[in-house]
Amino acid sequence: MSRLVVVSNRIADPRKSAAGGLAVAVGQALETTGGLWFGWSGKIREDGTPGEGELHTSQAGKVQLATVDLCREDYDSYYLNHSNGVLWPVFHYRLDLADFSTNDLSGYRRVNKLFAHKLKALLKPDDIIWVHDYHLIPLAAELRAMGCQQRMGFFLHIPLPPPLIMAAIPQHDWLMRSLFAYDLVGFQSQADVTHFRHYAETELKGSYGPDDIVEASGAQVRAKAFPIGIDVDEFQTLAKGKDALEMYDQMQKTYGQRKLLVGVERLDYSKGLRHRLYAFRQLLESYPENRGATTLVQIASPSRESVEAYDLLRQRLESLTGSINGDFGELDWTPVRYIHRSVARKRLPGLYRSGSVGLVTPLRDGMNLVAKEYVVAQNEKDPGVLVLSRFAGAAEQLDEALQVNPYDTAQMAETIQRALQMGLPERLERHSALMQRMKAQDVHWWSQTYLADLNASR
Ligand code: ADQ
Repeated sequence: MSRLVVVSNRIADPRKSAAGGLAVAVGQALETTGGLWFGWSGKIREDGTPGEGELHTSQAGKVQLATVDLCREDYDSYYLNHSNGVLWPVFHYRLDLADFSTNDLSGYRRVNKLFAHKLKALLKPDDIIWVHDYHLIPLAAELRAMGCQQRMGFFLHIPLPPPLIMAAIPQHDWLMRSLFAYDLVGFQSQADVTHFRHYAETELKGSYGPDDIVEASGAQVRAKAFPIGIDVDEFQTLAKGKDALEMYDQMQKTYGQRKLLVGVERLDYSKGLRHRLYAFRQLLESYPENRGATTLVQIASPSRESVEAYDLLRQRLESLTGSINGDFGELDWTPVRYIHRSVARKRLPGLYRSGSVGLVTPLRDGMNLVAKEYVVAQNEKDPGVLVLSRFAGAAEQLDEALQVNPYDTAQMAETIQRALQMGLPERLERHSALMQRMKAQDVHWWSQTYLADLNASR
């Protein structure tokens, strides 16, 4: 049987729990099959040379881990400036937040070449290689240029925007053409696949046909949606664990009879946190019965703090939270509890379960695993209601959530009110339909379907 080789920017010991959608999902896929996980070590060498880095290998159960250090210049240009300063905002439709001034494409290319060079030395002829996410789009093209013939697949965890937005990225055509070096390109949603096909048609003068084949400049690739899921069994087991139960009890004690709205994410501008706070303020204004009776608990863990846009967002959120609490708060009621920290994974289900409403309202999101975790953590006899942005990839699958447009503050406030008021029969019906889909398309289904397709892709 072929060995599975996974490549992603950050890697983690699959036996330990990790925060971050990609690490959790990929770790679970690799733990099942065994194989090699290759990526950046997380170490920055201040005195290193651009395009060079030491390789480290270790064994974690069935999985071999291989990592490369980056020098400061490579880290800044590849990771901070190009991946997170240009690709992340543009792929999330935020041209206003992209910083094109650094022009660090050469650093991005250099690190992809470095990874390809180091990885090639570890490869066996019949390996199957699965590359993840926007940091590593050109990796297969670099490997092919070095003569690698293995089967290679790519999965994009974030959304793919329409062609005219992509076109803002310097040398976007080079970037998108490099996807054709893979045998299979996977996206989170059908909308992303459509954007890829349109890009090939309009920008590369290509075409698409049967069997998910997209063609451009004489090259072909298969492009399909594989919506990522969570490990439902694992999360249900966590929900029954001591830590989750403790967390739930603690929330009950602290908030008494008040209804809770719960939001959990990395502090990122794609997650729509400001818009959520606007809607909560509107809820308190339009439906005053919620004053003193409803609390928003918002956990936003620190993320990419050395990227300027994230620092600004943090300041704005703190000031918005302060103004809502100042305008509406009482001596015995704080409307918004905003916590700028992460919560241990074992405790998370208890937090989700304490929320009568789960607020997952990104402005744009590849999938959004928090939405799925919230549903799975609920008490199936008395479940909470998921309020979900129509701009999360998960919206294509999760029809039974209450879907909102996060830009429409009044509509979001009205929908939150509807969720707070929803009777048990409707909550049960929606929850059971969501659970069925979640179980059928969990993380194991995701990786198995993807890998079976990749195996069949030549
Ligand atoms: P993320 O942007 O990281 O992932 P998401 O899919 O919600 O977003 O995954 C976040 C994961 O981290 C979840 O498992 C969640 O429990 C955990 N997490 C988030 N905030 C936390 C906090 N404050 N404390 C503790 N744990 C926290 C990217 C894409 C998504 C895509 C995933 C997987 O942006 O669209 O769904 O990859 O493909």
